[in-house]
Amino acid sequence: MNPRIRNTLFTEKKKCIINADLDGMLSGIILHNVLGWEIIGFSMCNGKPNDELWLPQGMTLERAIAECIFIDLPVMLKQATVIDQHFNALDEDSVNTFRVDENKINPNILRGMNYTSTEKGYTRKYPFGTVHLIIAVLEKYNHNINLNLNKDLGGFTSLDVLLRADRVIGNTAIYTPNCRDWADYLATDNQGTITNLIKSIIHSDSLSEYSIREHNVEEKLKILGCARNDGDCSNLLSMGETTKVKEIIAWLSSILGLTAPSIPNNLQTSNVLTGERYPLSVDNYLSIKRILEDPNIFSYAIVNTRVLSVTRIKNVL
Ligand SMILES: [Mn+2]
Repeated sequence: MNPRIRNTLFTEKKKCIINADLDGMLSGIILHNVLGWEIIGFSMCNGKPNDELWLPQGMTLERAIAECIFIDLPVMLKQATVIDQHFNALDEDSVNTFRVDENKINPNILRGMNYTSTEKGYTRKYPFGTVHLIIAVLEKYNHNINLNLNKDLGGFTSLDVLLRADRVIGNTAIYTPNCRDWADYLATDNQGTITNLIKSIIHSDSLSEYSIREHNVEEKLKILGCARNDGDCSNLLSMGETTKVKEIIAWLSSILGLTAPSIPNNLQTSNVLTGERYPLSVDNYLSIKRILEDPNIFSYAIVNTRVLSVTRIKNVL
């Protein structure tokens, strides 16, 4: 992995805005425990009309962009600092544009993966969570991440919860060669215990056992109040149920043997974003690329081989 990423973004005591799902919450918990980061707010960018940003009362979008790092959110604004895995560039030219941005880390950009490439196309995009990327980077640069991954939770363990972020086991079962390739990439020149444990699981023959436990984690997340089995907690934030989100973060932290980061008490729906989805193909991607030049595009991601999700800022910055 690119060594410059450590110096630019993985430094102590930053503020972050996390994706409102399991991957975002686990990323925030680990960054809090290892680097003392503070969780300021949440966002959800799915290319839907209810795409949202939850910030402390009185904090503007401009201030959030200036002060915070967006985690597990494919924010494209030039001035935004981002650690994310969703984003996949449309073509080689876009890869080069994003590669020069020192304020963004994305594994697809690091390896040149892009939608229209024949060699490095959509089927080769990064298949794990942002939390697994963060762990790999921290471990590569000798940060000790003391996670309890053996906690028995009845039908699953704390390791299974970490693996459920963006569905590591489910994706490996379907896209085995790509997942193995990326697990090897994360573990290159990396002595990290967790990174190498994940690599060994992805290369193992016991995926079906892990699949059963992955399903049990999903059931637990729904019992905790998440809207979907990926730990989407945007439903709770929309209803003003910040306390329930705090409880989920406290539970996740405790099962991993970590300290729970605090969450602002005065989180509010910002109502500054709105999403839309576009049909995407190798034939229409150039016209889509022009649409994406709009300076009010907050984020975008390729949802599947034929759909692009776009989130816009409602009022011009
Ligand atoms: Mn993610």
